[in-house]
Amino acid sequence: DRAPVRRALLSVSDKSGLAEFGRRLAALGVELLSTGGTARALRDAGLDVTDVADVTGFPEILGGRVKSLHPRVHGGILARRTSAADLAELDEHGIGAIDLVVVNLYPFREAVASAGVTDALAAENVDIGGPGMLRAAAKNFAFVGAVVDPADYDAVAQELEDHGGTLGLATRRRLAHAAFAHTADYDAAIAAYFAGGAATGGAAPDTEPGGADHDATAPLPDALFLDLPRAEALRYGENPHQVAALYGDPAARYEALHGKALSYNNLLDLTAALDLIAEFDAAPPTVAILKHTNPCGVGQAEDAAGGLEAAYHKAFATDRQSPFGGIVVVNRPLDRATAEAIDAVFTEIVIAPAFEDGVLAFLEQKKNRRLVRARPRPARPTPVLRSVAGGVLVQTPDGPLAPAAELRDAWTVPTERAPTEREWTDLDFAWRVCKHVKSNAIVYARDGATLGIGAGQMSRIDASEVAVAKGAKSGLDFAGCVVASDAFFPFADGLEAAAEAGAVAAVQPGGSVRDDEVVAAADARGLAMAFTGRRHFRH
Ligand code: 93A
Repeated sequence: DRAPVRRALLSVSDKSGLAEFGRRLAALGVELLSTGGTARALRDAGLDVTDVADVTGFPEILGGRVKSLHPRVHGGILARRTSAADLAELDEHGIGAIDLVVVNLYPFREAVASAGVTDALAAENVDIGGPGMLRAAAKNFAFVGAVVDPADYDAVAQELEDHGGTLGLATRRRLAHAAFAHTADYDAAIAAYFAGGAATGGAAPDTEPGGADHDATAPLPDALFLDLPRAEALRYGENPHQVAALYGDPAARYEALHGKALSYNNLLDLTAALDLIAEFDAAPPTVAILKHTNPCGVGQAEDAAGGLEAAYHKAFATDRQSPFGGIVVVNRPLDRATAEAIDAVFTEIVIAPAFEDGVLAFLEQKKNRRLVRARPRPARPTPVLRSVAGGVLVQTPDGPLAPAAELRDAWTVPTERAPTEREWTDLDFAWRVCKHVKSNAIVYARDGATLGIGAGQMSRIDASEVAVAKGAKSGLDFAGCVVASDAFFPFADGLEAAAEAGAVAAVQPGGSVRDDEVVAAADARGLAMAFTGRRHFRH
């Protein structure tokens, strides 16, 4: 399984270690082919180099945009050395085999990180030929070595020196993996740049904690022993080039009944859905529609006698666009009428504590749609883990809120006007939803329905504007609604904007140094406000 290296093509932007590696290859009798700048660097080091232009019989053109993109290069890399037909074709066209490809790419990340980057500069730094050669060599790893990382030069040279100028299969496969991982990462960086453009701005963060005393957390262990069993290998991670698996005991929380296997992102969304609906265990029939772990809309029947179907329509009315491809979660056994309403919109996952007779069979008609039975929430939920630089953060979960009556006792009212009964109900509903929206979060609601949800903004004002804009897009009237904010309003402007939008009552943690100004602004507009004394960031 050893493959001889007789001819190598070197084309690198990062020229570190190049001369030394070239020297060791040359000493082994390896012929060196190279593109413009790389050839110059090798010659400067006193080495004999063949220009790729001489191999292709074609000069580099378009200012270097086309230098290695040629059948004499790619044929030489891709030919199967054990195929008589491939070798005959190489012969016929006078193509020499290339056994080692040493390429690193135009520095795209560095280019787009530089100040004043333009789309033109970014595009010019998209390497076309380099990834082509690397991928060709990695594809043909059965015979060819692909070296993308200067850190590998020494080990590759050493192996060639120790094994009569040959590379082993295991090495070639390892190099192929490194090459594919690198080009995938490179393309991801390009896609990310073109998805978003240049740097985004941000507003001053809320620095004060959300006021009130927090319960002492249960002591966390001194060291972590994560002996969770691997439950399942996933097809991939958050993106297709990421490898992923699920660890733990998922069967304790839910049962996947139908459809394609739950993906990494599905599992994140499913978790967000289970956590959100847990706030409504004791509530009337409630439906939440989620996307990317945020609720698009939440709706609730008027009372316990009401149905899920009405709740679904309320949730859907908040945002008629985003639920496409989303997740629906309900807090009651799913009935046929509601299932039909859900079925009318492309929905990736439907989660219910139970399914009424015939409902599963109806929903199973869509082959890929995932159907999930939620199990009751365990009394001692698992701690929350997140990876950070150099380790893992662990915290107790921000578990479900107490029942409405208890919350109302715990909240304080700093405004002249206290909420009406109806407002208390809406504030409780809005607060429960808001807790499950990415920070900064603003939720407008009325009569058991969200009207606008602003998620994941860098400023609270932006979150409010997003919420209002989304509600307006759905044709919703905000008059007489309530507003919930996951952390305190640092200034009066956020509260004023909410009042402007139509809010008559607000709920927020309180605890800002400017609470007085915020309360005064509420009083000036006749708003009732509740302070919860506890914030619910979700970062
Ligand atoms: O402009 S390219 O996309 N077109 C090509 O045909 C090509 N061939 C190699 N970029 C190309 N390369 C890249 O040039 C390599 O990936 C490497 O990063 C760089 C080396 O250029 P030079 O040898 O002229 O310094």
